[in-house]
Amino acid sequence: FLPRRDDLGVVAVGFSGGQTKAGVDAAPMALIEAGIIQQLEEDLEYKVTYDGQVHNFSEILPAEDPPYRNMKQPKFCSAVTKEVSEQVYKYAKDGKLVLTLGGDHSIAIGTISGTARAIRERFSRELAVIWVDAHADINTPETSESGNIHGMPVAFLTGLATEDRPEVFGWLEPHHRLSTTKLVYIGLRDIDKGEKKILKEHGIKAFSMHDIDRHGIGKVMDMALGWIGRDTPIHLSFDVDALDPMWAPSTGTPVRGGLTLREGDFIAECVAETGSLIALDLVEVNPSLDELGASDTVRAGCSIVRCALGDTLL
Ligand code: HAR
Ligand code: MN
Ligand code: MN
Ligand code: MN
Repeated sequence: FLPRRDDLGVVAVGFSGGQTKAGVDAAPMALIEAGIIQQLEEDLEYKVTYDGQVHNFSEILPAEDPPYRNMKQPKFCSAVTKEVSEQVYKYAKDGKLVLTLGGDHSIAIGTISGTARAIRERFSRELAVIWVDAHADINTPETSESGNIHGMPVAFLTGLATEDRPEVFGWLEPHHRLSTTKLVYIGLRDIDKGEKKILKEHGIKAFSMHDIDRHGIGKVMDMALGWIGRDTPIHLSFDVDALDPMWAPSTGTPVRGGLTLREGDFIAECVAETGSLIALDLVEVNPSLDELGASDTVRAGCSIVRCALGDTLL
């Protein structure tokens, strides 16, 4: 099932509608200006396909978009993630490794549904997802206290949340979905009550910061990759807020007590070593928050991307 290691499709999604703080839409440009694409082309020798645009999807902004089932901006989020899903699907179907630069984490509804579908069609295989985050992002519209869709993507992707209306994620079909048994979390430390219940009831594999403290990141990665199994296509969805705010302060919902810079890079390096990575998301960088720390946050993001895509220390 492996993508050609040298062929990379890049999608830049300047979308902030899955939460309420402005600025996360500027992240793709900040990452690109910091040289991420150039680094992948020159240092890691990827053949990069990129349309040269940061998509903000203003052309599909609905005229009105009132809350529905407690979700904020439901139609816009649904329409944007559907577009992203198609683009990621096309790249993955084409045999490319796919890098998506977000944007808030709601865009993973698009990226993961796109790869899940492509992997099914191309190889009759099921996708595994490694979700690196301070948060579980597995609220259903009903369990969410905020109504922010960036706290819900995993619920929609696993089918724990469903909806009939096509304009509000009803476009998600079984072939877009991910099995809860093929999902592994790393870095969790701020989980809502309803989310804890969901994780328990469905026996979802999760390595919290407590597990990392107990076993060390090396052992945790062995266990996480062991759970997924060899030769399973992996989609890595990396929320920069998994890192401690000391290293990545410019993000919408920072939570102290997180991963070090090296632990973040190490996770990415271990995934790269499997040779099974088929897609990577980097999300929730918000350069307009904690502006003094913005360049550090962007640098941390670029480093994670390079590590996941095969950069090594030696
Ligand atoms: N759990 C909270 C909610 O549902 C906070 C979610 C924050 N999510 C992100 N992405 N920043 O991980 O609103
Ligand atoms: Mn997240
Ligand atoms: Mn998060
Ligand atoms: Mn919380």
